[in-house]
Amino acid sequence: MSSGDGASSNGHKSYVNEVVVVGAGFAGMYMLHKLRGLGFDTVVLERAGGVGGTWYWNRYPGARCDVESMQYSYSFDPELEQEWSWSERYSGQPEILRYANHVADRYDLRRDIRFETTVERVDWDDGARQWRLQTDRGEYRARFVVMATGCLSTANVPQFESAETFGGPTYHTGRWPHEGVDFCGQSVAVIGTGSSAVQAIPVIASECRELTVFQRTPNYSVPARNEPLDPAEQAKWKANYRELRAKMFGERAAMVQRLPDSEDPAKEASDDEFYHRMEERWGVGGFTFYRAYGDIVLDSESNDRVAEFVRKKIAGIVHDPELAAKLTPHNTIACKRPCLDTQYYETFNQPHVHLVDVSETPIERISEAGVVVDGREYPVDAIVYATGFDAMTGTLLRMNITGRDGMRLADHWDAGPRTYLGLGVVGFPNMFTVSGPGSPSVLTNMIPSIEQHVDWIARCLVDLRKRDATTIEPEPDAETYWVDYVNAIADLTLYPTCNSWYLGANIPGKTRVFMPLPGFPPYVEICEDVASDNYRGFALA
Ligand code: N01
Repeated sequence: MSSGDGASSNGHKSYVNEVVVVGAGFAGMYMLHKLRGLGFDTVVLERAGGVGGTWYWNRYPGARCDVESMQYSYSFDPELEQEWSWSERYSGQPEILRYANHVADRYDLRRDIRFETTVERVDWDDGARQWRLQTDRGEYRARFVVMATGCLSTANVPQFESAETFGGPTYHTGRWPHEGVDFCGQSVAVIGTGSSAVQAIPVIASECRELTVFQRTPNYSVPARNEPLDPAEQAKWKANYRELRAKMFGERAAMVQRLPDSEDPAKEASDDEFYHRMEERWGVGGFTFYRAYGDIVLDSESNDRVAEFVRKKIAGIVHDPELAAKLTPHNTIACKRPCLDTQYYETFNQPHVHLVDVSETPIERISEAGVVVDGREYPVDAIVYATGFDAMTGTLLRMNITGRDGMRLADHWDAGPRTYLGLGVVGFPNMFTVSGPGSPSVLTNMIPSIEQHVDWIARCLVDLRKRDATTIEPEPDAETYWVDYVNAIADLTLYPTCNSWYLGANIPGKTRVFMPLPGFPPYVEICEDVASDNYRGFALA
């Protein structure tokens, strides 16, 4: 239990714990459960009114996970695996949120989660060897802080001129109203064509009178082929979970595909072989499409061959050739986070769905009546911002974190995020980031990645306790080595070739650095090796 031990400077109560975890999504919930089991006095601070993180906030129409349900779940408790049943191949947001709530109930997590508590600043107190977290509900102090704040949790709302004058409601996909939105009879604008928009557009189109999509960059999307989950398939997973989980952990994105990965190069396949292989994977649906060949994100010729396959699909689906051309991307495929859809391109065949290309002439301003592009006003009743997130660093930087000697995280990361293993930062002792920049995180199935980080952090805290050590902090050389390593691996791929949020390119002024690390299994091996080698690269005191 946290102990209230007096008033802090702002008159609020002050609490002391061994560990404060920030965030009660899948990372924070498992961190709490794990640390509690190891006897650490832990409290979780969460700005939302409930658990679930991403799945608490992203309630937009069509919100659905694109990792298959049997794999997008915790593996830490076989009983939990057996008792929970999923209903669809890919779970929708309401079902995932129900699962998160089930986990919170099952392990009695809520008693140690402080909901509706926003962390406003975080300071390392070197004298006390403690972190001090100022929140809107008092001060928390702890020896260790675990940032389980998610990679996509700070909404990006572009600063369009006179946006505040719009007369109707506006929504961001990542902050969707809990009561839902009734678009019936309305004319709606959707700004953006990323994963959220690709899911939301077909559903909003089915509800509203008129839909106008403002597209800056066309996006590649592959059919998800969602369907009710076959009970026999669910039973097969449940009967073989240990073996299948081990297989997942051995995959570069921590998930197994419906068809085996192929490692041969796309550019060398015969036309016939290439066509049949891609067709089969397009038909099966999901990310298996991108595993048809081994070099899709490595070789530009192979990449373009796969991209051209999707371009032809778009031309085949969208009836109006001019519209099809506007919807057709020409950048590197899979360079931005790939999208899976249900009837995305098909939706544009409907007469009440319109596309406005804002690639050359950006949105000029928002007026009282709608969206203005190139002097033309598009009147709408409501605007949906599907404009993404200040990914990976945004939430951490907004918490005003200062480390040793008052160093601001914002200054340390001025030229892009710097971490060791995506787990720790020089000058910020006893601060851990779950799926932080420099770890595979967003390039993987997030739940296994989260479990790997939580297990590593828990093992580390137990080891510190055994050694009577009070602080752990990366060494500068280790951090520099790691930043260079992540960049070197990213430079072997085609990822740096387009303006993705992986690079921070979606946020004006954000330094362009590739933030996640491709390749889950080698990363896990390095983390294990570092821990076993006396936390090589970390200073323990
Ligand atoms: O955000 P995005 P998202 N004017 O950044 C456009 C995860 N996710 O919320 O491409 C006009 O991808 C922007 O245009 P451009 C997943 O990891 C997962 O859709 O920058 N347009 C882009 O089209 C995903 O990648 C799931 O030129 C502007 C869009 O807004 C991540 O979340 C579902 C603009 C933003 O796309 C983020 O996805 C949903 C401007 N000023 C999300 N600013 C699943 O699991 C931005 N845009 C299925």
